[in-house]
Amino acid sequence: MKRLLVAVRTNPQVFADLFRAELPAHEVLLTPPDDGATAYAVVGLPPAGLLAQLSGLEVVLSINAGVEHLLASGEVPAGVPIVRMVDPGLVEGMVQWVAARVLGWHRNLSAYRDRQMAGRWAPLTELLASERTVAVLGAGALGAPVAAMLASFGFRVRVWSRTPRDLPGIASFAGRGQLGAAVDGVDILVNLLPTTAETVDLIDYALLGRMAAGGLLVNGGRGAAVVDADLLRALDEGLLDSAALDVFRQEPLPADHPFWTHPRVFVTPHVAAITHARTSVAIMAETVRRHERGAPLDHVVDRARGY
Ligand code: NDP
Ligand code: OXD
Repeated sequence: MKRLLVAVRTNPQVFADLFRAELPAHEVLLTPPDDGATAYAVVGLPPAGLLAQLSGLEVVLSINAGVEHLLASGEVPAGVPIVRMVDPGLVEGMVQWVAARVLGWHRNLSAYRDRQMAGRWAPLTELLASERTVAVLGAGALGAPVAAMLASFGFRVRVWSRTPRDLPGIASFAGRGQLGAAVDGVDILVNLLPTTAETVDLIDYALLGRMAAGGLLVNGGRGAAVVDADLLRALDEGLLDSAALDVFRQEPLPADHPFWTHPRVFVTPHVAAITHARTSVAIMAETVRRHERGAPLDHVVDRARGY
């Protein structure tokens, strides 16, 4: 009987019960066994040392889409595949969160709330979506459907990725050499990149300065992509109007971080797309079944690329 260790922080018992129902021939554990022998480890942000103490690992199943912490820990043996989370539930969450942030800004909703509080009946200029350009950095499992959603509202949409993408009605830019062109003159910049050596600090003052003045930054990817001090400078100089941030260099966001109180920074606590136990366990159980019948696994992290 193969063992599957559930080492997630939130609702581990719920995950374990769902795995027991999906994989009745497996032994589902909530703590590492004394001998460490476990074929599968289901992890989010595992405590340091947990993966290193396991033996006989065959697959690491990540409940997160982003796996930079697993790669950085160095605890997953070289030959063991790490399968990241790709789940329609995550896509739905991210599409809705980006839609809410982009449409709220595009339709001046927080500006009208400020006017309401001041008792002011004061219409602002209302643009058509087709008069705004959006660039989405990252065109993968999340970035591509987000770009499609934005295009469906009528925005002019560009995506930027490592390799060119063919998405209907969306302009594709690829590679570092085309980053500036992808961002030139956009009103809205959406980040949905993974954290890798190439994406850290990518969104700096110079890149924000390539956007049209007075735009919106939406970061649903990872905090490490944004240079915080550059973002604050761009906001304070009016280069940028607002920033909607779901992810941060340090999470939870430290209590004294200026983002908390900045009037034009909108903080959500890493909830843009959360992993739902029911949908994600069904996906991970299918990965286990595929592995055991020798079928190739989907969404295996490419360690050389870093995502
Ligand atoms: P994917 O791996 O499916 O897509 C990543 C995209 O980024 C791809 O289009 C890839 O290019 C592109 N990319 C990677 N490196 C580079 C680079 N150096 N230059 C240009 N483009 C690059 O990831 P997902 O879409 O599933 O997830 C993206 C990220 O979203 C996750 O890594 C995670 O950090 C974050 N996330 C945040 C959540 C939240 O709640 N806030 C929830 C879930 C995920 P190519 O297409 O060429 O491979
Ligand atoms: C993430 C996730 O990678 O929640 O942020 O899946």
